[in-house]
Amino acid sequence: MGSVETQVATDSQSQEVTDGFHLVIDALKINGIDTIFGLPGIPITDFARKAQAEGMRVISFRHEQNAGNAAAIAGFMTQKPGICLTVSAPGFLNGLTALTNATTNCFPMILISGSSEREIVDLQQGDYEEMDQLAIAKPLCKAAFRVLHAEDIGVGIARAIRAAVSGRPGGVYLDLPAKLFGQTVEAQVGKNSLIKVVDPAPRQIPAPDAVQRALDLLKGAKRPLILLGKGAAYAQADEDIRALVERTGIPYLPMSMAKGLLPDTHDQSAAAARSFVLPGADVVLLIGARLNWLLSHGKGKTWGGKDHKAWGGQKFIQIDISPQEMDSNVRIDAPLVGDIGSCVGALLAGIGSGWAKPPADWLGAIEERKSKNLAKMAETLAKNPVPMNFHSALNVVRDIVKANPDAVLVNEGANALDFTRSIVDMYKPRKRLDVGTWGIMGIGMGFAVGAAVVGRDPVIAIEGDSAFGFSGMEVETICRYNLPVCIVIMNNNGVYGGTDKNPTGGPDVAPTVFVKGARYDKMMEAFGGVGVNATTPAELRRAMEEAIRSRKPTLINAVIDETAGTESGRITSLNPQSAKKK
Ligand code: ADP
Ligand code: TZD
Ligand code: MG
Repeated sequence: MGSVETQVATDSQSQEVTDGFHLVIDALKINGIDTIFGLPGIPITDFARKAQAEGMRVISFRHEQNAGNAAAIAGFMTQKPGICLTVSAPGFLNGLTALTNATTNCFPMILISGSSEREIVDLQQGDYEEMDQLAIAKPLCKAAFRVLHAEDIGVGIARAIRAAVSGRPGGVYLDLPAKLFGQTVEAQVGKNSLIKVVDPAPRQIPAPDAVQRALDLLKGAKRPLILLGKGAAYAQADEDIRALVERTGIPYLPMSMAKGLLPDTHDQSAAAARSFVLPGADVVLLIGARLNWLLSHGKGKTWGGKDHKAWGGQKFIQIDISPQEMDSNVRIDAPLVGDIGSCVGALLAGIGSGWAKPPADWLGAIEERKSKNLAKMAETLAKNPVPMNFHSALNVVRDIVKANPDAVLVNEGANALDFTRSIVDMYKPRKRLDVGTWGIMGIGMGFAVGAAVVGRDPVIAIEGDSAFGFSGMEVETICRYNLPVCIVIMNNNGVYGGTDKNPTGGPDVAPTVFVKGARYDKMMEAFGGVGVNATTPAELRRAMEEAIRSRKPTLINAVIDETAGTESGRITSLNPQSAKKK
């Protein structure tokens, strides 16, 4: 190159600028984030376009809550924060439920929302979509940040990533005012301001004395039990967890989203004897599971206590990354604070090879309960009632998942949730995605899209007809991106069923009842997907097999006996009772 040309090149380089749009994209990309789930509009439309132009995958939804749920589950599955992108005020609020749900479930995600003019918002002068989003987000997520200057974008993204994935994972809000996107800085200055986060989720090694305390307690146990929670699934320490279970010979119970961490058909699974092992155990090792309502707070009748608040006498060892989780519901005798990989690794090292299996009478008693309950279940599943009930339909799903263990199972509803959880065995880690800690309805299609986008495996979504309604419009999204999602609606005509009557005899139907005989399959056909109406297990089987084989977006309307469910499924007792007699 001649000297004149060099001079020109240098000049144009020194004048080269970048802007807020590109700096946000570059900051995400250098941190390995390649996908955005969102919904466009002022002020982030061009950001979404430019992100796609720069090679990111930008998945557009029909409602922000579903984009947020997709981001959250992507975070759970990959340990990288899932990104949700929304417009200001209403879009932000629509995404916020998903962010808060992600935080509640310890899933890492970042909600990025555009926001309106700061000086107008702060003086409450009535801007377009005016809202003090940062203040609102703060109490509802793990951390919240705002970036005002393009030079700070690198730091803003780095802080958001670290907050989302380090320690106990959770949701982070990142506020990006409209003005930020157009701000320019010299390209080289901008580039230098970006941060590639080193070791975003540092290992947290447990203290040796804490490990010894846990081992001592476990060693003395007569009736030990291991409880695996979704934290254990998230941690991706699958081999070590399996080794710990198998080398100690201790029976284990998987929480809902920990199903498949070890195959549900494993000899040591005590899932079919849950109501026997919880009150029966003397020492319980919790791995990434909180003693919240889902475990009856570690006390009360479920655990063999005399009344609903009484301690059942168990000693607890708890592995968790959050020190504050300890003693939150009952006394934790051996807290083991650290990341699950490091904690389980340390226990394995301490256990060595000569660990004595639990006493035979404990294992034998569990085996007896288990085989009795499994036989009873097999009998129920073999029936073929007309109309179909949850059991005969889910017996098909059980076979399909067994034949396709890599498929991801998304699940929501009440009866549709509880029956699926107990009937459909899972074989691999992080394949079961459901309503989580809140028991929230509406995760279905967001999780299905998120799982299909970040993984290669087909997705099967088992949905209550009510549950599906919360995110049902995303069937268009599933068709638009041609995702391998097979939705099965357990259609029992309403919330828990379709049999309630309006006691006044008035024209309105009861609050739990929907249009009878609705054809959800036609919704799928409207967008070019495959719709099937299935009234028998054979029809359901054929349709599911074809959906898995073809990988075409499919919705099967499975017609279920409207009397087959119970109020709230398994958690009927949480409904308050009126003292007044009718
Ligand atoms: P489940 O609903 O399956 O019982 P929870 O959501 O109640 O599970 O509990 C998950 C727990 O796992 C949380 O307390 C969280 O702090 C913890 N956790 C998440 N990731 C890790 C990790 N990598 N190491 C240790 N603990 C973790
Ligand atoms: N709204 C939200 C966001 N979450 C909730 N959990 C509920 C409402 C209350 N709710 C449940 O807990 S389950 C359920 C609702 C509305 C739906 C149950 O009906 P379904 O399932 O059709 O999905 P089944 O199979 O008929 O029981
Ligand atoms: Mg229903």
